[in-house]
Amino acid sequence: MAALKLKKALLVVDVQNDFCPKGALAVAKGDEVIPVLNKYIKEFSKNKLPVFVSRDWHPKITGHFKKFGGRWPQHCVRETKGAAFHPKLKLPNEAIILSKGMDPARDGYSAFQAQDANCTDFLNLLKIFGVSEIYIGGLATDYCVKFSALDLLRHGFKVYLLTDAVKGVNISSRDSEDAIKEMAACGAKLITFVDFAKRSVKP
Ligand code: VGL
Repeated sequence: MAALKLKKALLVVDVQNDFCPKGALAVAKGDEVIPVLNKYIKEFSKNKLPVFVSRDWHPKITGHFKKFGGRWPQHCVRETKGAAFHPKLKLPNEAIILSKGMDPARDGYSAFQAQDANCTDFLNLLKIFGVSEIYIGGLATDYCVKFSALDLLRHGFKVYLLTDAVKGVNISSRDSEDAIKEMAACGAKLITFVDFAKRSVKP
């Protein structure tokens, strides 16, 4: 298949009910990322640029959960309401849904462990779409956003971290701050929607 001439893409990480207030693994103010992400989604969509949307999609029994030796309460069990995207997230029809965390032996924090509905993994999708720059936001700063961003940087992608569209779990109060520093130290550029609006997103 000929690669499309698209260079930029958006990755919206895990904006699911369980990571939002009242969810099973609620990130404080997690839902506040939604209106900002909706603005980014609209821009990418308008410019016909790919919008990737990841989700935790766990089996009921997985070593990721406390009950089975992991560190987290049960959350985002596939096909449940907790695993559904937050209803206020405005996803375009052409959004590419990436599921991860299906392997009970792996935490599956990174989008590099995710696949689309045809079981094509994220890295291959990025190659197919000809993407070289990724704008990333969502939940949670200190886990899935961080691991996805670091994997992208490791593979040579240019990464823009949307600092006004991320929130962290913060098991320790500075975790998100440290995660942002680590992503920046590895080469991620930190931007807000104001910076984004100033640059052209057209391919
Ligand atoms: C996540 C903690 C546990 C995330 C997933 O989406 O960042 N965090 N599982």
